[in-house]
Amino acid sequence: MYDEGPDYGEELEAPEFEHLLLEVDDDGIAWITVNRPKQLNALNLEVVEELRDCVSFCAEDPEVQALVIRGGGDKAFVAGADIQELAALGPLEAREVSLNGQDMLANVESCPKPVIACIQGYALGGGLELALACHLRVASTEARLGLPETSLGLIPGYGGTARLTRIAGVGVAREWILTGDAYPAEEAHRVGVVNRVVPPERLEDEVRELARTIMKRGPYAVGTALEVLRRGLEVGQSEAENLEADAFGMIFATDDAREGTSAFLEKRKPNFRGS
Ligand code: DAK
Repeated sequence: MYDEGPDYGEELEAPEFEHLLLEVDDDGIAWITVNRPKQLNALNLEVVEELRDCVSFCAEDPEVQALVIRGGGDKAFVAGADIQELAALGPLEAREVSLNGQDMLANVESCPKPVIACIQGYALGGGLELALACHLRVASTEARLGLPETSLGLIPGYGGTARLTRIAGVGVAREWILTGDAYPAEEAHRVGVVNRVVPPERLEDEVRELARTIMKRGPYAVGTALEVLRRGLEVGQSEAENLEADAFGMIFATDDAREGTSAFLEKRKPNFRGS
C-alpha cells in the first residue's frame, strides 16, 4: 500500500524548532514535546507549522519507529488553539488557520508509524483534536479532556466533530461538544476517548511500553493496518473490506510477511526489516 519502505542507509538531519523539542531515544521513539508551558502549550500558527514539519521529518527518518506527542510542563498536554491569536482573526485568516491545522492533523493521522498522544494534563479544544488525530491516546489520571469551543462561541475547527464521533460515537460527541465541559481521564477512558489511563508517575513508562510492543510487530504491517483503518473509515463497509483484501494481498509480497510466518514455524523471534 506504500510505495517505498524506509531506506535504512539514509541519515536525515532534524530541522530546528522554536516551540517543539524533539528527542529520538535509543529505542527509535521520537518524543515530540509542544513546549510553551506558560501558555499551557496552546497551538499558535507557528506551533502548527512546526508540528507538521516535525511529524513529516519523523515519518521519513529511518531512525524513528514510533512517535509520541506530549506537552511541556506538568499542567497541560495542549490547552487548545491560542485564544489570543484566534481573537484577532478575520474570516479569511480563520479559513487559512483551519486549512493549516487540518493539513497538520492529516499529516499526524496518515503517518505510517504509530503516533501516541501522551496526555498528562489539560487536552482541550484544538489540543484534544490533536490527540484525536493521534493513533492512540494514553492519559494520566490527572488529565482533563474536552471540547470547550462552544463556551467561546465557536465550534471545533480541527476535525473534532468528525473524529470524536468516529472514536466515541455521536452520543458522546454531542454531549462533549454541546456542554463544552472538561471530563476527567477516567470518564474519557470509559467512553473510549482514551485507550489507557495510568497514574501520572506511570505515564511515560506506559507510553514507552505501548510503543515498544507495537515496534516489535512488522513495521510494514503496522503502517498498512494504520492506512487501511484510516481509509476504511471514509467508505462503506463493503469498500472497506475490499481495501482490506487488497492490502492483505499486497502484504504477502513483503519480506516481513515471509519472515514473520517463517519465524513462527521455526520457533524463533522475527527479524523484521520493514519491507
Ligand atoms: N490560548 C492561549 N493562552 C492560554 C490558553 C489558550 N488556549 N489556555 C491557557 N492559556 C494561558 C492563560 O491565558 C494563562 O496566561 P497568563 O494569564 O499567565 O499570561 C496561562 O495560560 C495559564 O492559564 P490559567 O491561568 O488560565 O490556568 P488555570 O489553571 O487557572 O486554568 C485552564 C487552566 C486550561 C482551565 C484555562 O487556562 C482555560 O480554560 N484555558 C482555555 C481552554 C480553552 O478554552 N481551550 C479551547 C480553546 S478554543 C479553528 C480551529 C481550531 C479551533 C478554533 C478555530 N479554525 C479552523 C479557525 C480551536 C479552538 C480552540 O481550541
